[in-house]
Amino acid sequence: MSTIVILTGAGISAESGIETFRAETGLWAQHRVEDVATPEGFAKDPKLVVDFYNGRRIQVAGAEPNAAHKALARLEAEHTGEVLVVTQNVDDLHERGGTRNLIHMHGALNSALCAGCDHRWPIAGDMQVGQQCPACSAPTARPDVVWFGEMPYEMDRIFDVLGRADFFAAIGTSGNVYPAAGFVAEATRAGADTVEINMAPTIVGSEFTSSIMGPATQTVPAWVDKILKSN
Ligand code: BV8
Repeated sequence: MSTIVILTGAGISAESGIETFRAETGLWAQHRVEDVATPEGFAKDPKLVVDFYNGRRIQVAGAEPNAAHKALARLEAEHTGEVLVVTQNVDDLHERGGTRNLIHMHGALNSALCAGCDHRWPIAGDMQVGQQCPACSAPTARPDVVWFGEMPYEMDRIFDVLGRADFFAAIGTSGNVYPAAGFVAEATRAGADTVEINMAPTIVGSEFTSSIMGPATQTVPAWVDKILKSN
């Protein structure tokens, strides 16, 4: 019964029409990271940040999970051992594609967080600056996403599963952001077989046992077939 851990990044949602971060026309080409993905940026201009995430929430609402998301759900359903998807993405395409055992380590667009009392609640439409928290009534709603300098979610659980992984795959992530980019080293220490699935080798590509290049909607279903055949 092998344990499989899969880290996903913006590239797995690219073919669903969701912009990645570091492509020439990507999200970070349109906004300075420090302005929209840091607590300091939110404190300085909360409207800019709230509008940035409102725009992405609308984009995701109009998108559909693609064959790569669905293939990971099939792997979870048919693999005899544990399959954990750890996503850096804040879209809900993994859930809508059928994945259940999932960690949003950088948070989620469809969740709001109270900066005052840590209460979380679902949000589908636009967030307003100074929106009231339904629990403490303070005007302290913020996007429930992990900004640079903030601690990603469920790190203990992630490292626990990485410590007993037999297979680790990184799909559609550039390996620029830590601690996610360090997961391959953790999996390697656990003796896992590691594969990087991307359009091109990344800056951490050399740390993987193997790589599969090509668009995720083609490479991920083929990789899942291979894993399930070896079950
Ligand atoms: C932390 C928010 C520790 C949500 C994001 C100073 C202080 C504190 C920390 C640091 C510091 N200096 C550096 C750090 C660490 C920092 C970091 O790593 N900085 C980098 C830039 C050097 N990390 C952090 O701050 C993290 N927290 O370290 O806390 C700590 C310790 C103690 C106390 C407090 C804290 C927090 C990191 C999270 C930041 N939030 N997003 C949102 O807006 O979405 S990061 C952002 O980048 C997204 O979450 C995104 O998911 C993530 C990674 O990007 P990728 O997903 O990889 O996307 P990218 O566009 O880069 O790449 C896409 C890939 O897909 C490409 O490779 C492309 O080839 C491929 N692709 C494209 N199309 C396809 C495809 N592949 C296949 N098929 C296709 N069709």
